[in-house]
Amino acid sequence: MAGNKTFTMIKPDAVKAGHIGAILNQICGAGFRIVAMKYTKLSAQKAGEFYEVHKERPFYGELVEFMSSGPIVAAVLEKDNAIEDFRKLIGATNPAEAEEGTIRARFAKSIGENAVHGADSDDNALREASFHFAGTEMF
Ligand code: FUP
Repeated sequence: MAGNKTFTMIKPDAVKAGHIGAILNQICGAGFRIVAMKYTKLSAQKAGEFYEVHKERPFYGELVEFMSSGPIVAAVLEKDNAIEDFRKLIGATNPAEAEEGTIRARFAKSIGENAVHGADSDDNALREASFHFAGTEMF
């Protein structure tokens, strides 16, 4: 999937606030095609595994607690230059620094509860997509 696919999650804060429809509308309006999608909930153990790379960071515990606090939408998306274009669409990790009109500027509350995830490399997109979806669930 190198080059043209990315992985995203609509996080528990944005789901709770009723923003699933608006966020998917913005993603599809920006030219991304949905390859796989599910409404699901991470256990604390699964959230811990997903964010394993941040294990030593001071916010890891809170991040795991937050990401397992309610349902999420996980999806694989396709577009030319997907990783970079999607990171641009969602904006900076801290919504206070996110460019106007980006998904995080519109919908995120804080750096910890920042509405959406976007993979930051082809390798991570592949790892994260396989974490949530079987090959038979991607079209
Ligand atoms: P991003 O790639 O933009 O999602 O950002 P990071 O990979 O740096 O961080 C992953 C998640 O950790 C963020 F979405 C939220 C959380 N985080 C914090 O809670 N505090 C921080 O200072 C940095 C990240």
